[in-house]
Amino acid sequence: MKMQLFEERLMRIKEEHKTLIEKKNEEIFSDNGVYARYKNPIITREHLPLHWQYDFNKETNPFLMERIGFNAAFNAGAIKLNEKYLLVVRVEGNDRKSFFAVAESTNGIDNFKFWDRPISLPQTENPDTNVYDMRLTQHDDGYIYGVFCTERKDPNAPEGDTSSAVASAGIARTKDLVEWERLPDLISTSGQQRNVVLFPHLIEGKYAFYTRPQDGFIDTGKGGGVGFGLSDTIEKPEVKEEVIVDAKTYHTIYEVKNGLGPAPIKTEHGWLQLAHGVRNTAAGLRYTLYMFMTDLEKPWLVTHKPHGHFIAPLKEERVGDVPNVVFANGWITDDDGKVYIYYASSDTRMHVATSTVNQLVDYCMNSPQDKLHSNLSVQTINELIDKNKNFMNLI
Ligand code: M1P
Repeated sequence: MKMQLFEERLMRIKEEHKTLIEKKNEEIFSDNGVYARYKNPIITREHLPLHWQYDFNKETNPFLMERIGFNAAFNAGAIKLNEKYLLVVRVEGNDRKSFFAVAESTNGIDNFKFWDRPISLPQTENPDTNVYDMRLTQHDDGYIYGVFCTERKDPNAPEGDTSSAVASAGIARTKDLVEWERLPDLISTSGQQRNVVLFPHLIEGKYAFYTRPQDGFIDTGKGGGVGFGLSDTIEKPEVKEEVIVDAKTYHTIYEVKNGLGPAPIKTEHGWLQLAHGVRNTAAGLRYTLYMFMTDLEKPWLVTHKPHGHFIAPLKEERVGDVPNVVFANGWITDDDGKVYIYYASSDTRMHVATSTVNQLVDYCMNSPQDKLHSNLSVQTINELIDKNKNFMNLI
C-alpha cells in the first residue's frame, strides 16, 4: 500500500515539476512601449530542485513527504556567462533563512533550471544569520563580485528583543559563481547598510560603491537615500565618506527610502540606473522601481530622472509574503542592446521584463521630471496636450 503511494506521488511530483520548468513564456503587448512584461513568473519556489525537498529513499520516506520546505525564490542578481543567463536567486526556506542559488536559462525568459546545489558561501569570523539580495558586478579587475546584505542579531538589542538586527554589506568574489572567496564586510560611516552595489570600474584608482546608509534596520532615518563612496582596496573595504546620489524626497515614490538595484549599464549618454523607491500608504509600504541616469565620468551625479515609477506591482504581482512590492537587483544586457530586467514581486517570485538600451535611454532622457507639486504635474500634462495639437487626427 505504502509502496503504491510512493510511486504514484513520485510520478506526479516529477511530472508537475517538469511541466513547470519547461513551460514557454510569452511576451505581453507593452502599452507603455518602454518595456514588455511576460505572462509567467520565471522562477518560483516550485522551480527548486526536487532533490532539495524530498528524501527519495522509499525505506526512509515511505510517504514521499517533503522533508525540507521552501517559502520563496526572489530578489535575484543576474549576469550572462558563457551564453547562459544566470540568476543568483535569493531562496528563502520555510525556516526563514535566505541563501543563494544559481538558476540558468539559455534564452533569459523561460526554462530556468537551478544548479545542483545552492551556493555554499564562505563565512567571516562573525557568521551571517541571514544573507540576501546579491548584486553581481563584473569588475575590471577580472572578478565577479557579489555584494549582498548580511544580517546578524543586534548585540545592543534590549533583553527580550529577539527581532532587532544589524544589516551590513557582505562581499564575496568568484570567476564562475561556483567557487567563492569571502572578503570582509564593507565598513562605512553609517550604522547599517543594505542595497550596496559595486561599480564596475575603479575611480581615482579606488573601488567605488553605491550605498544606502541607514540608522536602523528598517528605518533609514537620517540616511538620506542612495549614496556613493570610494574604498582604497577591496580586500579591506572601507568607505570613509558617502555623498548622496539620489535623496529620498517628500511626496514622491521614494519618500520613505530608496536603494539602488543592479550595477548600472554603461551607455554613450551616461549610466542607466535602476532603483527601488518606497512610499507609505494606509495599507503599509509600497515598493516600486524607478530609473535615472548618471554622468559617464562622475557616476555619482544624476543627469536625468523620469517622474514616478518605472515598474509597479500589477495584478497578481501585488500578492505575496510582503504585498505591494516589486524589487530588482539584476539585469542583463545582450550585445544587440536587448535588456532583461529581472524583478521580484511581493518577496515571493521572479519575473522578467524586456526592453533595449535605446528605449531605456530615451525613457530616461525624454520623460518629464517630477516637479513635486500637483499643479506642476498638470502643467506638464498640458504641455504634452499642446505638443499633440497637430496630431489629434492620429487618435
Ligand atoms: O520587503 C521588501 C524589501 O525590503 C528590503 O528592502 P529595503 O532595504 O529597501 O527596505 C529588503 O529586505 C528586500 O529584500 C525586500 O524585498
